[in-house]
Amino acid sequence: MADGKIEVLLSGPPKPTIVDGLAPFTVHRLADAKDRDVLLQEIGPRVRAMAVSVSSDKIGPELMGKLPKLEIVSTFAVGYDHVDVKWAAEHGITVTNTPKVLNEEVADTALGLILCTVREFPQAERYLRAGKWVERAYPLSKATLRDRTVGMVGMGAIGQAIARRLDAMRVPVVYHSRRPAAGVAYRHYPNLVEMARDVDILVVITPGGAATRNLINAEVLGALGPTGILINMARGSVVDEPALIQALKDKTIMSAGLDVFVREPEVPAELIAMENVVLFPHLGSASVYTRTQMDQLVVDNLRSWAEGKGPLTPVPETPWPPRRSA
Ligand code: 8YV
Repeated sequence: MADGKIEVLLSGPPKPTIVDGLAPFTVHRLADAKDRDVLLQEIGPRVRAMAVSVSSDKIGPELMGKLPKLEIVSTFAVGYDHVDVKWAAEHGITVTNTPKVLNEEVADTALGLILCTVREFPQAERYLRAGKWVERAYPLSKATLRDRTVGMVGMGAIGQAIARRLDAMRVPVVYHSRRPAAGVAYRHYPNLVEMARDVDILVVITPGGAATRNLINAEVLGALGPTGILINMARGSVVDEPALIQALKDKTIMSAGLDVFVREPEVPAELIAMENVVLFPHLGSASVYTRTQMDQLVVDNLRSWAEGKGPLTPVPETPWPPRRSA
């Protein structure tokens, strides 16, 4: 536009915190476009920044490639497997995410999911609502946290927040990651199958994307064994979903607690039909408080960049200032 404001393309819903926070910019809403191609043809050459308000929107070369002046993509969510960061890095585009502000919320949810799965709280609640308690007490849960070791798959900031909570509950924690995490005293297993053999619960909290696709496969589930429980707080892609369904059917493992799925919001009917699983609709960070902080960080990254101070939380693949290699 001729008003001299930086032009920003917004992908995803117009959340109030993001729309209000982007007032210093001229914002074009991709979601409102009658014809995306027409809009992109018109504004594409002038757009210098993108705000992405939902992590289910895929941001790849087919979109970024239509924005030749694009310098920064500020996305909602700590996980950024929905953005092609390799392509962005090659084209000198900085990608920012929303780390830290959601750590404690996601760790709380992980604890909730662990407790629900181990102690069957949702099943017991359904039992009461079905009027069955008056007939007979709900059966004792076969599992407890009292005799279990947790193996964390991933020990980043959220993993550490989960481990801290387990420490307080006196549950032993070990972890697997490609490299030992700095400043962490828990035992590190370089080999995931070995760790799965030694623990009773696997808690998956590692980034999604190609590097971790199907990391939790039939071999890992077999090693976890018939009293084992799988908790996935990461991305559906990290778990081989058909292998998990098979392992639950065969009782290769005891149960699973899942906050994430391969094709969200679709959840395999086979999982929904199972009693020995607890299923959450991807709500790790989903409180008004935390989501507002995440939305605000989407805004703050763009405002800091526009003021010449650099973005606040660039992802490691696209450090600031950018290096254009393509
Ligand atoms: C979001 C998340 O809930 O930040 C992430 O990476 O997975 C969650 O906080 C998710 O992006 C919702 O779409």
